[in-house]
Amino acid sequence: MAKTLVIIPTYNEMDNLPRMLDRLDTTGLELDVLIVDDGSPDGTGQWVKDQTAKRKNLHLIQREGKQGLGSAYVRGFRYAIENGYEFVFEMDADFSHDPEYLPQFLREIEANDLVIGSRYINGVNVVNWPMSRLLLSYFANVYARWATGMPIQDATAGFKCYRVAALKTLDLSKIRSSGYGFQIELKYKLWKKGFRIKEIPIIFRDRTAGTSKMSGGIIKEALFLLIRLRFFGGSA
Ligand SMILES: Nc1nc2c(ncn2[C@@H]2O[C@H](COP(=O)(O)OP(=O)(O)OP(=O)(O)O)[C@@H](O)[C@H]2O)c(=O)[nH]1
Ligand SMILES: [Mg+2]
Repeated sequence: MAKTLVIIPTYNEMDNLPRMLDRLDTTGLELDVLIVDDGSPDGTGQWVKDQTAKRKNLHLIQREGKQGLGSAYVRGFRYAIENGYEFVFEMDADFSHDPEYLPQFLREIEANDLVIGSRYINGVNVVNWPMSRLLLSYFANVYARWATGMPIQDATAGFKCYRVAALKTLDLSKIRSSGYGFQIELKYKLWKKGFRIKEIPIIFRDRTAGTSKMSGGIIKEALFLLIRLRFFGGSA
């Protein structure tokens, strides 16, 4: 099987991550897992550190203080490039992204450069989000499609599989956004370069354990990013 890395950024995920790693063990896939932890006060990083002694496929990058999802992924991408991985996944620790879909992603990535787990093809497949959050996400996507012209139904999706060769062509040091903006920015840059992008339908479930890191700052950042992409072509 191609060398594949699942990157999971974590901030206070002790209620989810132990179960998530067990779940990943049951997929029967040969996957390496990289946790990028930002000094979680609940001890997630220390727990992973202890686990690496037992789990050969588990890797850990510990950073000091919460630095945002985007920069955690960029750190993970660099790790994937340096260590010769062919495919890399972005996945949340909180079970919103169901590992059940991993085999499907891996089938589709064979003929693509980016596979996106989409909540918005074949209707709206989000379970347990309050209506306000669903509307925010849905209209953020309508706006993102309009602003960028990308034919992608779920531009803010965070469950994705990349071909590392495609990621390598990006200047990762230029990626600045950290929240939903990060998700849009990467799709946009790969789409602009003409890479093959495929969306597959997934059911997205709201987290049932741990705490949310959603904030007004993340939303504002995404709004300004889209203005930048639309009027300055993403080179800024
Ligand atoms: N390393 C790192 N991980 C983060 C940071 N912010 C969020 N995460 C992790 O990124 C993943 C997605 O974050 P979530 O908090 O689930 O964000 P969300 O899905 O938009 O919102 P909720 O599910 O409502 O919390 C989770 O695994 C988080 O633990 C961060 O600043 N640094
Ligand atoms: Mg979540």
